[in-house]
Amino acid sequence: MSSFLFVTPTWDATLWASEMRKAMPALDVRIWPEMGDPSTIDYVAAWLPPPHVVKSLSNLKVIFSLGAGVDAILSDPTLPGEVPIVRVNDPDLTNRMSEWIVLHCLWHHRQQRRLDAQQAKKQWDSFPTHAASAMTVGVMGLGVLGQDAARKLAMMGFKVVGWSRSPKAIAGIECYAGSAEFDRFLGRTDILVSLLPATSDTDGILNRALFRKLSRKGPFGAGIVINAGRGRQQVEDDILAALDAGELHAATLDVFRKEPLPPESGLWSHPKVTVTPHIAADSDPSVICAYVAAQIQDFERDGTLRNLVDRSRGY
Ligand code: NDP
Ligand code: OXD
Repeated sequence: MSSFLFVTPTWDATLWASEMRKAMPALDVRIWPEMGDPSTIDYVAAWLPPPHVVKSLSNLKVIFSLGAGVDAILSDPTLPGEVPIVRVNDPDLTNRMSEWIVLHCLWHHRQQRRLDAQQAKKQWDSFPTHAASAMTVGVMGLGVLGQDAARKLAMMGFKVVGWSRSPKAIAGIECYAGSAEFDRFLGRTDILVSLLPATSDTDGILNRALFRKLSRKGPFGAGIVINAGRGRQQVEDDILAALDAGELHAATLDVFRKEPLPPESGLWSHPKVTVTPHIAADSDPSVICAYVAAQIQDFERDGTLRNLVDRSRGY
């Protein structure tokens, strides 16, 4: 019988363990720190594992990231270098993310904040609106999540451009790649969506100098920023300053440098900022456990693993 360990010091994995047992009844599922003999563990699923815990599993075969993003795994400096890391790539999570991205693009495009304020004052005030085709959404990160969101935004009628590290060809999406094409991508963009992973290259990328490069030709005269990638990508004081200076029109943020977002953050109460609590694409334990179980079954049958992390790229 194979053994499986959850290491999730920031949340209670009891429900996850029970879903894992349902998905794979033959598996011996344990929850750290009650892990028994570390040398008997074959698989670990983790989020922010404390240093030395994964390293202590001397016969480990696979590390499963409990997120699509792997920064919460790679942050462990003692992670064993030779064990493969598998990340989440599941249609349930992808669909949830695209719902959130489309919702917030439409929310800004259809000026819902203004309408809510009018309703609060019982004010009937119709104003000119525009078609989605008047706005260009620029999606940073054309991976699993970025490509799905880009396609769904295009279906809604937005013009969509995208940016990634390596060149892409996606029907209906104008694609830009690498630092050489970054400014051209930004200059096309009215609504900037980040679905980038957290890496040393993307740290602080959403800063004031970038905001100044966004298109000002859209209906609102300044860019809108939507970040569901990771909080490390955004310079939060720059977002506030750019909004106050009119260099940005609005922002929706799901991820933050510090989570939970501290009560003293100016983002909470800024009239042009929408905050959601890292919920853009929530992970459903039953879905993720079924995905992990399917990976283990394939691995035990013929050694196949899908959605492996490239440690040298950091995602
Ligand atoms: P993928 O690995 O599939 O895609 C990442 C994309 O980012 C790729 O297109 C990649 O380019 C691009 N990229 C990476 N580094 C750079 C760079 N330096 N310059 C330009 N492009 C770059 O990841 P996913 O789409 O599955 O997920 C993206 C991120 O979304 C996760 O890492 C996580 O941080 C975040 N996330 C947030 C959630 C939430 O609820 N807020 C939920 C799930 C994920 P290339 O294609 O060339 O490799
Ligand atoms: C993820 C997340 O990376 O939930 O999956 O942020």
